[in-house]
Amino acid sequence: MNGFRWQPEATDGAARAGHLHTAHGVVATPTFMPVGTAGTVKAMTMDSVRSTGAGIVLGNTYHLMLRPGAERVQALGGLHRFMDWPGPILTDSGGFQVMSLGALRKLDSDGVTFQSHIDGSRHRLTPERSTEIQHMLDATITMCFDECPALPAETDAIAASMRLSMRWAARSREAFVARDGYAQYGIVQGGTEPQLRAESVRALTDIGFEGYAIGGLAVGEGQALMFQTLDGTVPLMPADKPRYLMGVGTPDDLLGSVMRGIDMFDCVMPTRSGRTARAYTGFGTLNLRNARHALDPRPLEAGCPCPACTRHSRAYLHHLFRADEILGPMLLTWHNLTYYQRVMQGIRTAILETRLGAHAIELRAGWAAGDP
Ligand code: PRF
Ligand code: ZN
Repeated sequence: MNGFRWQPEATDGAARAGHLHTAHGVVATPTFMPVGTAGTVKAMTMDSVRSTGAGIVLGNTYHLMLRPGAERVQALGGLHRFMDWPGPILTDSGGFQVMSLGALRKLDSDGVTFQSHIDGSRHRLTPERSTEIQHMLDATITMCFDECPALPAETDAIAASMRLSMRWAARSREAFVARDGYAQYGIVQGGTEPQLRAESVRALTDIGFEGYAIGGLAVGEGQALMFQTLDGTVPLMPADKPRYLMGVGTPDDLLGSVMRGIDMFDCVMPTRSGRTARAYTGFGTLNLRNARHALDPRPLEAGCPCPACTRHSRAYLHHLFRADEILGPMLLTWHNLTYYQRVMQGIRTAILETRLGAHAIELRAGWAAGDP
């Protein structure tokens, strides 16, 4: 049973390049996972997602259990078949999504009871039920059920929350049914407190997982404190297992985190921003609703292989957003995901050629330079 493994290939400082071998295919790391919350990467077909260079996508326990329901997805052959993504799928466990419901949820030591944001119906998630649902979805990578406290918070509250998440991690592991090429990741919590992060890593490595995620960051603490927390946490994590930073981030966040030893990321930024006219490019971000694009015949980003850039002008993209045409979000999501994958590919190549430092300077200079 070693169908799931992370194979290292090169390091450059703390950064690592390698391949993740899974039951559903091989993914080059560091990798960015497009978010496919409800069984779809919004505004994209699966062929278009694949064409951006993505190798693995993320799905959400919370959304899929409410609609269409895990039983139905299972009856229809699992999430890969249901959404026509034969490649690897990582599912988040639902804890983080339930927490963002605020008043609609009630936490106890056994799990969380919550009301659906769709129809108000009552549901319950526990480590056992979350793990079972992720099995029914046929997730390649299952995440532990955890609690992510909002920051800032009192140290005592962060410690209690982290320890609860560690008890839930042990129960998630108990409920996990091992299959060849499948994996379960533990999630390190502990806010920005180095001691709590260290305690969390010890608790998870004592249980033993196929991979380790860092949760509880990018929740308002800012990039400097996030990087500082990574500096204290990543070196404590097993070097031979994949490391996943949850819900991060901007291209600059990805670069800095890879340089601190992270292998996997997911974030709604490229897809959500794409739907609201914000483009990510090698020269920073720009908003295509802005009037200065109205007469601009140039491509959004020269050299980008996506259809928004190879077939259309900035003026056309501007028109689509101003006219509320559905093609605007489609094309810009396609572009943003293509840009994120190109950033990751550039970073991977730089690690393999041991020139990540110079590459980072080049990337940051481009982002700072602004629109040419
Ligand atoms: N836990 C889980 N999912 C997450 C997070 C977490 O802490 C975060 C925090 N950035 C994003 N997604 N289960
Ligand atoms: Zn493009």
